[in-house]
Parts: sequence; C-alpha cells; structure tokens
Amino acid sequence: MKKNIRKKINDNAALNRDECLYLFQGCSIHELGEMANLANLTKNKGKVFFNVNRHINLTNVCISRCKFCAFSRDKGEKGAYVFSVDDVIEKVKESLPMGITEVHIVSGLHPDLTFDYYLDILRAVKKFAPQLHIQGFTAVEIHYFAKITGFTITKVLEIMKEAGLDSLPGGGAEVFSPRIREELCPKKATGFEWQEVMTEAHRLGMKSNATLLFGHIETIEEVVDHLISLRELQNKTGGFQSFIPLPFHPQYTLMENFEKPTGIEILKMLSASRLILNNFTHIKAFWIMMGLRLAQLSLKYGVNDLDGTVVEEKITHSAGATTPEDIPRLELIRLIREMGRIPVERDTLYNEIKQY
Ligand code: V47
Repeated sequence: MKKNIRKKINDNAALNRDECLYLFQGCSIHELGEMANLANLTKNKGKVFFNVNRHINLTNVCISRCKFCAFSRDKGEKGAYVFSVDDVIEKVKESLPMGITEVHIVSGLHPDLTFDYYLDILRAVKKFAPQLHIQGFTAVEIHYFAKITGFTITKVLEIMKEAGLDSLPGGGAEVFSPRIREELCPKKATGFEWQEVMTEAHRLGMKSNATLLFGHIETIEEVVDHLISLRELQNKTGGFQSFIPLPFHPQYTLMENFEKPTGIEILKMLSASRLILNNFTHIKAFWIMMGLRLAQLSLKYGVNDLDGTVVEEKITHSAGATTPEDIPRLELIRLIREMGRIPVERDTLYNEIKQY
C-alpha cells in the first residue's frame, strides 16, 4: 500500500478511499510530513503566502447555536451585538493604514436582520474603499439568506455580487457527515446544501475556500469522506482556492469536556489534507487557531499559506484562543524565512503583491 501511495503522490494522482484512510491509520507523522512536504514543494516551489486582512464579524446573534461555537448568542442575551454600517466603516478605516487588501466578513444567522442590511454593508465598504476585496458570507449564511428572502441561491449570490461581494470564505463546512451535523449543528445548511451553494458561487465566477472542523466527534472515515467530496467538487468547478483544516477549541462551548487536538494531530491533518486534495494548490494553516509556532512548523507538513495578519478575530478567541489577534508582517516574514521558504504577500486571489 505504502509504495503505491508514494507513486501516486509523485504523479499527483488521486488516492482512493482506502489509501486515504491508510494515511491516517498506517503512516507515521514523519512519513506523512515527508510526502506532504514533497507534494507541496512540487506545486508551490517553496513560496509561502500570507495576506493582510481585517476580519469583521457583523453580529454574534445566531439562531443556529452550534454546539462547538463559543461566539454565538441569543438575541437579547448579555454580550449580543450587531454592528451598524457606520461601525463597519470605522473598522475598515482604522485598518487601512496597516495596508489591508481584504475584508473578511463572517457572522451569525440573525433572526431579524434583513437581507438589505447585508447589502448595505457590502455597498458601503465598496464605496468607502473600492480597492479592497470583500471575502464574506459562508455558504451557510448564503443558504440562510435564500431562506429568509425566498430567493434562489443563484439570485442571492447575484445580488450580493452586484452589491460588492467578491468571494466566499470556507467556513460552515464543519464535517459534511449527516450524523455529525445532526449532533452538533442541526439547524443550519446540510453538507449537501453547503456544496450546492459553493457549486453555484463557482459557476458565477466567484472563488471560495473550504474548511473542515476537526478534533471533536468525527471519525477518520468521516474526515476522509469530507475531503473526497471536496476533491470531487473541485474537479467539477475548479473554484476552490485553499483548504483550511480548523482545529476545535472547546473552551466556553457546550463541548468543554473535549481535549484540544494535539500538535501531532494537527500536523497529521494538514499533511493528509495536502495528500488527499491533489487538486488544491493551497493548504492554509490559520495560525490564529493553532498558534504561530505550530503554524511555522506546519510549513514542513504540506502548508503553503499562513492566512493573514487578522485584526479582531472573534470566533476562536471566544473559544479560548490565546494567540494575538494581529501580528505584524515582519513577524510572519521572519517565521517563514526561518523555515527556508520564500515569504510572499498575496491578495485574496493569490496575485503576488510582494516577494520578500
Ligand atoms: O465555520 C467555530 C469554526 C469557522 C469554533 O476561508 C471553530 O479563509 C474552532 O471558516 N473552535 C469560521 N473552530 C472561520 C472560518 C475561516 C477562518 C479563517 C479563514 C477562513 C477562510 C475561514 O470557525 C466556522 C467553524 O467551522 N469554528 N467555532 C471553535 N470553537
């Protein structure tokens, strides 16, 4: 089996389901790292990307109340908030001197805000700073907007695109398995619906990312099936830019008794993702969720993107992340260089802004 897997990886061929399972069950962290590093270097030639962006979470009020989420609140609950258009513009304004090229908007599923509220935000940001790329609204949010407006997914996406939405982030994917969604997040879009939204966004020419939330109740089989579904969708649309495995932070959630995934578990997931997703160019370590030092090490485990110098990240910090919320470019550059890689600042669509 190992010989066959190595040959396929050298040829950038798709591993079958048993081979994917074997990566998790039969390979050591060293073997995974070595193969993932090779696959990454072949594709990305030692370049490691980062971007400078501002995360804005418009509201934490959410009807979904997923068990793994420490960020969401009920309407009227202590700590619940909604940003106004002016609040959002103020945040964008204060981030412009840092040289942001992207605004990343992800929020709760609010019971009362109208679709027009989100369109007003998009239009206002585009008017205020037309040069910024707006990456916003997970497939779960898009699906929710279709539900509250009665519009089709296509119409929702077309209207949002017209208002200024440029691309979609990868959140809300969790694990596609119906068993897991039923247990952890039964009130939001299913895995199938998440994929339907992405298919439509890609058809309309909008790029997106994809994620997996791991380190909770998932089995290896469910992880592998999630990754194979993404690989198949990418074969159909080619619209995914990067894949981001998100390690679960249990603190302050309804699953507080869970242990955080270990460093080795995180590195194994990153390496296996690189190897299974042979048609994804970029595997991203969201350093906010795994810490800068492990993110640095992950560059030898298949990762070629460290996301951004994120300002004001709330979702993981609500769940106990202790990473700083923003780090200066120079720190990222130093960490990348120390691994013998080439730091490249990119825009959202992976156009190179500057090589260091
Ligand atoms: O969908 C929620 C996850 C996601 C927790 O596309 C948690 O570039 C860990 O998707 N512990 C939202 N994870 C964030 C997200 C994302 C982040 C950075 C970049 C991009 C991108 C996307 O965060 C949610 C969920 O899967 N999440 N709660 C938690 N306690």
